[in-house]
Amino acid sequence: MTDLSAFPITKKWPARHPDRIQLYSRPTPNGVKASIMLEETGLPYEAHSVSFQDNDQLSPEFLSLNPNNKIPAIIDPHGPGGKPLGLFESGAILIYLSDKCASEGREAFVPRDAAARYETLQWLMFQMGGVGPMFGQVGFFVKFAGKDFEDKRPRDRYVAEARRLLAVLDERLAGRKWIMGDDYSIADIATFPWVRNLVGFYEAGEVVGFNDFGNVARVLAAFVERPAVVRGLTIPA
Ligand SMILES: N[C@@H](CCC(=O)N[C@@H](CS)C(=O)NCC(=O)O)C(=O)O
Repeated sequence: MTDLSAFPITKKWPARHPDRIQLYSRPTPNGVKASIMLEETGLPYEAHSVSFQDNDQLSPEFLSLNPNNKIPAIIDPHGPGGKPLGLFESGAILIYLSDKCASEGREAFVPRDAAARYETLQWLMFQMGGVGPMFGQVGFFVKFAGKDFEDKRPRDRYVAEARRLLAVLDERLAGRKWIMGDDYSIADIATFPWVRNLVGFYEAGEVVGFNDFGNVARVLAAFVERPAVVRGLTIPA
C-alpha cells in the first residue's frame, strides 16, 4: 500500500485510497479544470473538499502542498520514477495529467504532433495568463465587493480586457470545433469553465456583450454537454 505520510496535507484530509491521485479542490473555475480532466481521462482519483468558508486553504496542512493557498492541488502517488509527486497550479496539473496519460497509452487531450502540442500549450497559457485573471477581476467588479465602488474605471478596464480576450477566442474558434480544431484538448478544459463562470455565476454576459461572440457561445454549449464536464463541474461535492 502506498504511504503518503510524507505529505502533511494527508493528516487533515486522510486518503482512503492512497493508491489513487489525491485531488484537493472546490468546484470553482480553476478547481474544475482538474476534476474535468480527471473525469475525461478516467484516471483513478479521490477528491477532497477544501472549504473557503473555513479557510482550509490557509491551514498549515494545505500550505504544505501549495504555499500559494489556492486550489486545485494534487498528489500523484505514482509520479515520475514511481515516486509520489505533489503539484499545484491548474495549468501545470493539466500538463502533468496529460503527460501521464500519454505515457500510459490513454487519451491525453494534447495532440501528439510536436507543433500542435506547443500550440495547445500556447492557448493553455492564454487562459492561465489572460482569461482566468481578467475574468476573475470582472467578477469582483461586476458581482462582488467592487460593484459598489464609485469609481467605475477599474470595472471598465477589466470589462474591456475581457471583451478583447473574448474577441481573440471568438476569432480562433471561427470554423473550428474546439480551440485546437477537431481535437478537444486541455486548452478547452482550461478555458470554458471560465467562460461559463463569466456569463453564469458572475452574471457578466450583458456587460461584456457576450452575444457578440457566437463562436465562443457555440463551443461553450458543446463543452457543457460533455458527460465528463457535467460530472467534473460538481466535484468535489
Ligand atoms: N493560478 C492558479 C489560480 C488558482 C485560484 O485562484 N484558485 C482560487 C479558486 S478559483 C482559490 O483557491 N482561492 C482561494 C484564495 O485565494 O484564498 C491556478 O490556476 O491554479
